[in-house]
Amino acid sequence: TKNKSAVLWFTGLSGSGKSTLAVEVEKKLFDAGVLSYRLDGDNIRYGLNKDLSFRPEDRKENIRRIGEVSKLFVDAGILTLVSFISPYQTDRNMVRALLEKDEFIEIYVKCDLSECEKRDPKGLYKKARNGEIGQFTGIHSPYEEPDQPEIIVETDKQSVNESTQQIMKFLKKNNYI
Ligand code: GGZ
Repeated sequence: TKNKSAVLWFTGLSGSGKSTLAVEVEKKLFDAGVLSYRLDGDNIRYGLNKDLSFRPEDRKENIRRIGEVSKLFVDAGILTLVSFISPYQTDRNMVRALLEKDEFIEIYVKCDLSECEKRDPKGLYKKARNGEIGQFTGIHSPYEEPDQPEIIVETDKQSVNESTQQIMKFLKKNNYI
């Protein structure tokens, strides 16, 4: 059975490379003729979830809604790429439980906080350090590492290309594409 739809759930710190990798994988899927769609902060946090903040309860609700939306996309037969920090293991497990066993692929985008902070693409770590932003993940708010992710990419050790290939290999090996 080829072309099983599923959720590729990218989790990791701000600046770890979740969105970058999701975009790269999306390009490869497009080239392979696989129907896919990407959910991220730009189309969710500014729309459906614009009423939510970064308090723990709101992050939980953020992930719950994203999980439900992902399930709809999977039901529509679409390989769905999802990139949110999703810092809590229990919330990620809640999404996993919404889906069939092989429909949830948790990808831990692993990167040292120090490296994320050095990259600081939007200057948010700097703002978090000097108190302009509160509840920032990794600074004043926790990030719980995944217990048993299907895939771990280490973006402070591998190139974007290597990580992308690793994910594509997994999808091929397990007959998603
Ligand atoms: C974490 C924050 C915060 C706080 C704004 N904590 O690197 P970015 O900018 O583009 O991605 C981060 C994004 C995180 O939103 P998520 O919906 O992925 O978070 S969660 O899954 O925890 O609900 C960051 C920006 O929003 N941002 N304030 N306090 N990230």
